[in-house]
Amino acid sequence: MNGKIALITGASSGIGLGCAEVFAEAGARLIIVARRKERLDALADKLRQNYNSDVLVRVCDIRERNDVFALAETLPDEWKNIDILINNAGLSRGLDKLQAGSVDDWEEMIDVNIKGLLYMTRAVLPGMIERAAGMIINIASVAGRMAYPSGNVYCATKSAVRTISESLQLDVNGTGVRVCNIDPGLVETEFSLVRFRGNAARAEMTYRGFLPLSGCDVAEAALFCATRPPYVSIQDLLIMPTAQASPYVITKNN
Ligand code: 8X3
Repeated sequence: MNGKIALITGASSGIGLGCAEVFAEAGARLIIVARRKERLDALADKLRQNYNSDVLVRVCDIRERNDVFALAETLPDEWKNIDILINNAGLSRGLDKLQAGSVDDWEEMIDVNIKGLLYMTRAVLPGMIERAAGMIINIASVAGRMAYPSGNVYCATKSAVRTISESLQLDVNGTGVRVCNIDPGLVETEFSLVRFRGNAARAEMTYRGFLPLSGCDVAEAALFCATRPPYVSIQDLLIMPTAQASPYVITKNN
């Protein structure tokens, strides 16, 4: 990564945090973006201490389009040339049949998972095209490939990310920019705690009885994609725990 600049959204936890660790260890300079400043500051300190990393903290709610564009426009000159954008920020809220779903939850998922990702991509991609180099890594989900009961809007947002990746692939062809879509299966993060609004017992059940992926497992896959030579583009990656064959088939020990 030697000195390459990676901007990571949702860097304060889960896969985003894993990416920050793994890319920092590989020598990237990092712009870490999330809403929770204390967490970002603590992470930046840790990365500086452990890997002597060059880290820039930016607090931003990617639902706020003006903030996203302002973030990109006000980067110091030495941080402007972003090489890798990791669109990781995303969440699920609730696991209810559509007929019982909360419209507010839907809006939040659509705003973060789809619109936030689009804003950030729109803000960063033109620079990459100008420089004829760069990589967009979109963290989608196996849920975007196969809907599961009560997944409705969450699955739809991840399906949208997958389609955006696919379409972007066509739009940037010939520019030198690469697009990589990563679909993880079950990853033990705050994902389920957020989905079940802090119900730790319910969240914990999601990962009980088998070995889920960690944020670092997904991050290492992302790093592999980002470190291929420029003529190699890994467009699409499905990464699952071995115990999980699909959203429906998981071998659990209890
Ligand atoms: C997270 C994976 O299967 O819980 O996107 O939706 S799943």
